[in-house]
Amino acid sequence: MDVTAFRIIVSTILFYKSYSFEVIHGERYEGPIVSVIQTIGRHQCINECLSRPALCKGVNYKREYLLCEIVSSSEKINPSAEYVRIELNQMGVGNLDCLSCLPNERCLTLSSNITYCVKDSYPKDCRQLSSELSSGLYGIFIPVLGHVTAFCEMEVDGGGWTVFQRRMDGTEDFYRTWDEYKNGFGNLTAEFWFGNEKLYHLLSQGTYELRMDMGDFDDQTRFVKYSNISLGNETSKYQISLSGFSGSIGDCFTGTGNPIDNMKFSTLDQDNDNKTLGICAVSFTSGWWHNRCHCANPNGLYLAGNTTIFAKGITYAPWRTHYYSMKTVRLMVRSLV
Ligand SMILES: [Ca+2]
Repeated sequence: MDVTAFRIIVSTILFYKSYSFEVIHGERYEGPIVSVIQTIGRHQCINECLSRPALCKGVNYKREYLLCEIVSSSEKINPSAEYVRIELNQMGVGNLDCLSCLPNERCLTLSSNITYCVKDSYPKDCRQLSSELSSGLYGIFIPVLGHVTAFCEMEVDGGGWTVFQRRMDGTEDFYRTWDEYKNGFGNLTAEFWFGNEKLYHLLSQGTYELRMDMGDFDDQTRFVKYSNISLGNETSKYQISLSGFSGSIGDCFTGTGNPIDNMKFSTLDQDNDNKTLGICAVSFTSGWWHNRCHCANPNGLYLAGNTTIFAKGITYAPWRTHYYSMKTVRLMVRSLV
């Protein structure tokens, strides 16, 4: 047998049997989940993974719903009783031709073994995910930026929320520069700022509403909602427009007393606020849509409860005044259908 023939045999073996897999019950990859396919069997779920060699690192499968989740990272694993996690040990990939497919494409193999890269469908935001899915990391596809990982809140207030900020334990530093707020920072499953550029392109896709949830150290919660939020681009300094207040506590963002409506974003190194003398972002240690400073400071210092320091903490004046720094805050948006 000459060398050429040998190679053909090997690649044929690779073509058909190039992977093995292991099924682990009661566990689920944290993700990001880049594709969700419903009403398919477990074996087909594995095939769906193999057809996305540029993205797929493993799958979660929920038997009860015949639900298949394709994940692009297998690094983090969480316990989850309803799921099995399928670890794919790929020796190469299913079909070597599929390697030329882009991350937003999937590879179709015809019975003649000819392959095609076809555009995969991605959600434009968390609202487009199935309501049966649980909260977590998902791949969404937004204009200009393309494939982006987002944390989707799928339970609260009907679900479908794309979360763009979270505070919960003070592990992340929020006293950051313009570029850091522009590009985002932190850990999407813990504390983070999604990034102004991502938020701008996300909101450019349609009409969106805003919800902010807050919690204190006495296990009380409050929320505010605005039926319309939009953002300008970086040239406009990510100027925000908000309207349509509702909620379980007073309006901080469109009411009187330093509302954020129509404000530009400010950071420690970019003073776009309405205060002529002084820099609000520095005085109150936060990147935010500062006016003549603020009524609420979600990106302030994590001062954990009562404090003698005025308005530098994670404050919401109408609720617990500027001398109380909240335990949790979450800001999120959802498209209106
Ligand atoms: Ca100023």
